[in-house]
Amino acid sequence: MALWLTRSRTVVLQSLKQKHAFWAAATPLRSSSSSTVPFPCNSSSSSSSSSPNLIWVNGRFKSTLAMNQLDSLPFSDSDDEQALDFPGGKVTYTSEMTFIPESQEKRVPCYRVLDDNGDLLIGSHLHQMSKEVARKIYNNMVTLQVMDTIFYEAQRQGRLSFYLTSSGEEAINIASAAALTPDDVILAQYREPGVLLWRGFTLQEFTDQLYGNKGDYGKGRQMAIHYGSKKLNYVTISSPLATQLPQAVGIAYSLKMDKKDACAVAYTGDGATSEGDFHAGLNFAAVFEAPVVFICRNNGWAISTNISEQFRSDGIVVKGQAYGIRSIRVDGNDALAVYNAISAAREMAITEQRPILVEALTYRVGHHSTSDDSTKYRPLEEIEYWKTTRNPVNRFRNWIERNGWWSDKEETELRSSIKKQVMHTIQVGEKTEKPPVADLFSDVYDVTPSNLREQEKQLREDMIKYPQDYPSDVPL
Ligand SMILES: Cc1ncc(C[n+]2csc(CCOP(=O)(O)OP(=O)(O)O)c2C)c(N)n1
Ligand SMILES: [Mg+2]
Repeated sequence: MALWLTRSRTVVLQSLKQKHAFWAAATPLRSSSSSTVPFPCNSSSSSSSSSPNLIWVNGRFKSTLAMNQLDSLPFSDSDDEQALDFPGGKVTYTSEMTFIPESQEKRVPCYRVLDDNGDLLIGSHLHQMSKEVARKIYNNMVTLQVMDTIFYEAQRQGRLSFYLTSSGEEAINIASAAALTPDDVILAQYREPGVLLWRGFTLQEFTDQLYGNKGDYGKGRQMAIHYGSKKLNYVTISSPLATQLPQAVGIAYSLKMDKKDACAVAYTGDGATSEGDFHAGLNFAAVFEAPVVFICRNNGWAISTNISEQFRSDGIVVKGQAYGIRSIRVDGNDALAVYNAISAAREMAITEQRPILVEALTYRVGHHSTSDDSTKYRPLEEIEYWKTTRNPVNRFRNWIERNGWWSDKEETELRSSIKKQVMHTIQVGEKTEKPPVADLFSDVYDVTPSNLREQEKQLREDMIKYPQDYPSDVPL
């Protein structure tokens, strides 16, 4: 209340001051003896004419009393000396009516360490990365590439229902995962299987999920690519976009309450930032000072929607500041830059107990999924440029090769070995039985309700009566 009273008084004083300044400049006051006139347009008589507090200025009466009061007010020449004491800090006043521009003149710069050829940029501040970590990062990026190629082809051959590659985004996947610890809880969107790979999810575990067989932790009830692992602190993917963001804040808040040396890490695409959950998540995180790192993969496209149609801001990074969140923009195709930025973001999130937003600029080189043909809405040259010139895997390979940490021979052996391993998991995955029919009705209710029991009975009867209409590898 006191605050609002202070505010009202300040506003009144300010407006009086402005009027006073206007009058003084535009209408020099005449002395009251010469300027007082009878009531409007009548020089003969007026009750007002006797008023000592009214003067006639430019066809109107003005109050000399008010003017005198204004003169005695303690106005200073500078607006800045006056401030509104408002929650969050003092707000200075200005008499200039200026709208904040829709964007800054200069776009937020993009942090990088390596140039497109994998050469270290002069002046780059590089966190120490051991040969062992660098080789593991590269090994995982190649594994992700090979896995993507084979699973994509398997879907084209009709062996899998659905697939989606991370092509072009290998550095964000693997280098961000490398900067975290196993206790950090991951809430991914869907184009981040590399984080799971880094944590030790086996090729067979990936394949079993894709085939929805008995080895799948989701018991075949989720769409392909909706991986998850309780053991590896990787929350199962949800199809509805951005739901993972407020969930991540809740998890981060719980880590905070338990005083854990860990944070939550939520990945999102550029398109998903248009969901309300993105904004709710960021705001909650800021207000609750939750140790969460938001990583936005800005890959230019949300299926066929280009980012120019998705938002008019300078990307995602500026949205962090709007919510009071420290943020950085990083080259998502530079594994070293991603590694450095996420290491620093994690450190700040935990030690300072605050959210951090990282926008990684990259490109979705593949189609959105096996249900999409991106050549229908974007030029081939654009895809080619990102696939070759800005390729994150080649760029990192060049760097480790120059360090003497990698060779052509190792490259050939690695690619061929992973190819064999993935092919083997497919053979196993195809032969593995599907989960039993009973699994379709379990895990939701403690005691299965009568309507579900009835549906299960009907399904079993139908499967016996019309076996040709059902897959032969689903046990009754
Ligand atoms: C709430 C919701 N709306 C729409 C969709 C359909 N959908 C699935 S993926 C996708 C594009 C998301 O793009 P982006 O977040 O940029 O991620 P990217 O695919 O580029 O990695 C859309 C619109 C959905 N799954 N959920
Ligand atoms: Mg996108």
